[in-house]
Amino acid sequence: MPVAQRRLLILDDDPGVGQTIELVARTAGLETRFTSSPGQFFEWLDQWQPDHIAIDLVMPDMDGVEVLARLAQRSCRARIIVTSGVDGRVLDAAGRSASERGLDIVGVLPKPFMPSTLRRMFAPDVPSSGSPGGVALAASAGAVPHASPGVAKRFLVTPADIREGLAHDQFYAQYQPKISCTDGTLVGFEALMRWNHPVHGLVPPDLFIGCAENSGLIDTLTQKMFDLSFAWFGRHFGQSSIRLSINISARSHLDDGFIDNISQRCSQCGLAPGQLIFELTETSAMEDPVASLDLLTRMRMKGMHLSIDDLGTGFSSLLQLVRLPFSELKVDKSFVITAASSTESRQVVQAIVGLGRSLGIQSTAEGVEDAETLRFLRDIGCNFAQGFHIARPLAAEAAAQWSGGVPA
Ligand code: G
Ligand code: G
Ligand code: MN
Repeated sequence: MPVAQRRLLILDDDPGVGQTIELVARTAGLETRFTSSPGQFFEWLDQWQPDHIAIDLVMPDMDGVEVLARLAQRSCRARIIVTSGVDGRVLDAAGRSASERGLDIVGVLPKPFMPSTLRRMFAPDVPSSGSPGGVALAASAGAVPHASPGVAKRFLVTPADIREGLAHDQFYAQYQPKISCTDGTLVGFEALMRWNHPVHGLVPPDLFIGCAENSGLIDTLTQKMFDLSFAWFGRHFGQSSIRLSINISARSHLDDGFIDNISQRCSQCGLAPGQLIFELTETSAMEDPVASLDLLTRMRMKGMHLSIDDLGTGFSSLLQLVRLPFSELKVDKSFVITAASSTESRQVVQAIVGLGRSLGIQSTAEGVEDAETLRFLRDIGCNFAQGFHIARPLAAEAAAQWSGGVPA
């Protein structure tokens, strides 16, 4: 019976609650383990490999949000139930944040809870793979808000898969146009990595960038992105005022060789270093502030541009924005997507754009999904815009032919 092999690991500071969850889960046919120690929890997570997890959000030693962040860091694929006595909005926010980090949140359970509510979360409509710790490729029954159809959401990527994909040329780039907010003209493209897997279909970057970072393959992927995008860009937009943005992971190994390599590629592909924008989030500046400051400064001296990505998410801090030689900031899409409907979001966007202006840094809003937001951005003096309202990420040929035509 494959169902009997499903394993639930519970982390809760209240043994009473833990026992109740265990009881319900066992009735539903799951094996269970309970602990109130985060240390023990992570030990069992590795050794016992549960495919279900229940976590209390508020505990004395460690908060649940932190545990969720650590689970996301480890690319945990278990189905997660978040429990807590805190109010519904807080619980929802925690669930949302965990989903956005790529965790599979099956549900949030306010305490006290009805056993029937919990039982539904263990509904065996999820075909367990039967292998310990493996629910890869199981259909998602959870309310993961960002699941998009036709996309491999549950492919547990391994380094070997990435190597295989590289060897068989399964990676390619899409390009999302970026326009001027004032007149709607094309100013550049952001290159976004895509993986066309023979079995899992289109694998989104969120499923493989983390694995690449943890396995030392990120630099190889970055070089692959350079191969793909510089040739395309040089051919269509070389020596023009159009720019190409590339995402650089915080875990990248940036050194002098990195800069030389880019300079060389620029001359080979017929593009000027000044046409390149490197988008960084939490930079290695955190680990070695002096070295990275030097390196980023040298990149700027070569004419390359640096952009701080996802500003406002906590991955990118204001401190870095001020201290490092960025020439662009990108307002995180979470604020931009909601700008039309939320006063708070508009205020955040306006504040970030204003901060950029006062520092002499150009701003790009990403996640522009409607005309109203584009008008708002123009009114507050945001320089550039990117988003589904303007264009989705496009295949190479379609991007090269994209001519704008978005009403300013
Ligand atoms: O379309 P979108 O799903 O492409 O991208 C999701 C995330 O993956 C974004 O945060 C984006 O920055 C990141 N990403 C996309 N392509 C690359 C890439 O080539 N390198 C790195 N490091 N991140 C990328
Ligand atoms: O983290 P980064 O800023 O590099 O993320 C770029 C991501 O944003 C890509 O996944 C891209 O597909 C996505 N994206 C671009 N425009 C929009 C948009 O208008 N709405 C949403 N929801 N996502 C967008
Ligand atoms: Mn980006």
